[in-house]
Amino acid sequence: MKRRLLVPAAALSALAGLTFTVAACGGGGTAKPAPTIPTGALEVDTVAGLKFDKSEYTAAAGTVTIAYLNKDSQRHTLVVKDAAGVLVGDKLEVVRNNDLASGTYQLAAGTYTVYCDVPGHGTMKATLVVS
Ligand SMILES: [Cu+2]
Repeated sequence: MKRRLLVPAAALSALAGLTFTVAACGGGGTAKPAPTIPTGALEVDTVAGLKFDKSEYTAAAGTVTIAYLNKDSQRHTLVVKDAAGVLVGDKLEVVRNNDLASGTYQLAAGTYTVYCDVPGHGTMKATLVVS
């Protein structure tokens, strides 16, 4: 009798745990909490109106981590090109509000362009000065 009761009880608590997990990350329409920017990363934010938060960013030459945070509510990408127009490193993509994408780039001193390559987002362009 005791044994037969233990199994459904365990199954029930597993189900309860599952329901809780789904509720915690589902949340239809509920805003995602702001993610934590990695220490030492160069933060680039998207803002409403198809813009980055700054027109110019600066970084020290060497390994540069870019943390791309979507403060807008649509999909954006971040592409890094050097002065010769050559693509550097990986393209980052953020889809929803508060999405964070990070990439690591090996950057020598120079001036780079960062931009979003989503069609129609030509205003999302900034300069990255590495020294
Ligand atoms: Cu964009």
